[in-house]
Amino acid sequence: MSALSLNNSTLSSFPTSISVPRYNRQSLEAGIVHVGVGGFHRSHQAFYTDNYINHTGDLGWGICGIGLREADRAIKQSLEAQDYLYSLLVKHPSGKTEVQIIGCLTDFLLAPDDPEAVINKMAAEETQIVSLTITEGGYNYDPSTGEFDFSNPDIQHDLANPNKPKLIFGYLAAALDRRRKSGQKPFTVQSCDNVQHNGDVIRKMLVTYISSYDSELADWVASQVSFPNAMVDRITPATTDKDIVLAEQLGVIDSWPVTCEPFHQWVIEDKFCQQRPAWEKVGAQIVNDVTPYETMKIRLLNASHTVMGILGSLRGYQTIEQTISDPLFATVVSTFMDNEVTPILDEVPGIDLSDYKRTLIARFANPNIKDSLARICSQSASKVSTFLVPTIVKNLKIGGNTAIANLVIAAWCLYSDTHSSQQGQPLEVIDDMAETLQQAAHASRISPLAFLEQPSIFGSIIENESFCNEYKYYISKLYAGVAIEQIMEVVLSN
Ligand code: CS2
Repeated sequence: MSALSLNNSTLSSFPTSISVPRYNRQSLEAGIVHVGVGGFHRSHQAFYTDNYINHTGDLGWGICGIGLREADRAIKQSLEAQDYLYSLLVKHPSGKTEVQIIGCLTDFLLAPDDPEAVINKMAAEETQIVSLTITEGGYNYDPSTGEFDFSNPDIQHDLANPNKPKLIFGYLAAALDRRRKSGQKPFTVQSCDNVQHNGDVIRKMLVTYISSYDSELADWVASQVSFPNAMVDRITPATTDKDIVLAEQLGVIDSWPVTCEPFHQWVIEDKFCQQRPAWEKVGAQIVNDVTPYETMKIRLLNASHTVMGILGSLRGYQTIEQTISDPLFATVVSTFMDNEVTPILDEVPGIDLSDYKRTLIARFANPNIKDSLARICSQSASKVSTFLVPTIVKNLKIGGNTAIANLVIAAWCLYSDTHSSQQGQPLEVIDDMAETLQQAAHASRISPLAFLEQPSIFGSIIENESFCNEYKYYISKLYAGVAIEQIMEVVLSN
């Protein structure tokens, strides 16, 4: 059978090998407004929600997508042309790919086109949750102080233009203000980003933002809105042209399918000021305190990704799977997890850390997932400060081991300076801070600690003498052209 285009009229014609929504999409109501409809939202929260609606028939939990940036226009156009349907390609290590057509997206609003429509949608009575995947950098805090960054020009713009904001804080503030003034209940703000205590962070940032101009609204938000913390997990590589071809071979003509691994986990604190879907019916874990789960996940999974991303890029590898298949890199990752992260983790209820780490290595090695190092290294400035620096800081406090993390930062300096592998292949560096990073990195040719002199990323680790001495050693070797593998061998032998 030839492939079918994806839209409402073809849904009933797909073969049974492809799962399709079993509910009446026309009757869906969007109880959720989601900001940041990237691959991860579509493989995770939307997947759970679609499963939930299939399982319960509860039609109140459609999702209206929001894009805050002009760059989101492409995804809006793709979804619009497909009646907001898309296919999720779940890639198993065996080589098998399952296809699930996800139907719970009901609409997509591009904020720069019509900010008012976005504010209205969030303020609408049926909106019970505004959820977010705005990336680690979207929270607008200075990692060295944890405080809201008012110096961001977009924040200044939003304070001056409350009805035409650019960033999330302005939208949430305007919509919550309308709800308060019209006597409605607020919505829950649910973060789905890889930020530790993501709910606490968005709460603090939003309340600080609003406090700067309206203390009454700030008090109302602080006391009435809930911001559950959550741990989110599913490896979701960026979609490539090959995935579009694969979807077609499997029967679906989709201009933007999403690929992901079979594994998925979502641990959520049950703090919702309005209703929520019973996601626990389809595998989410509802807990009182998510802290140990999120710390474990960010410090083991995300930080190991960063370790492989930076070291692997310098070595000239392209994907995580390729990097972890090299026994030297696999040993470095395991050693990092065992020696530098495990000792600083608290007990995680119901989880055996050795099993968890074994599963992580197997997930990284899934040969059917081609997760590019370019994706992993994108926005490294916010990833390093979120995933790696807190581990270093904690270890420096307790006299723990920091050798591999230290080498990764030195390697990131060379990476940021040359934008190429050690063999001279150019690297695609996607980072809002790329220029600043390159300047700081370049200065290390003369002053070896220059890269560490960026407190917004590294806090005050530059004040630790033994860390700096080791770091200078790695910088001298790397800038002398010593191969990263050779330095990794030295680190492992110590
Ligand atoms: C990755 C994450 O971008 C990254 O740095 O570590 O996107 C990772 O794949 C997800 O958090 C997995 O849940």
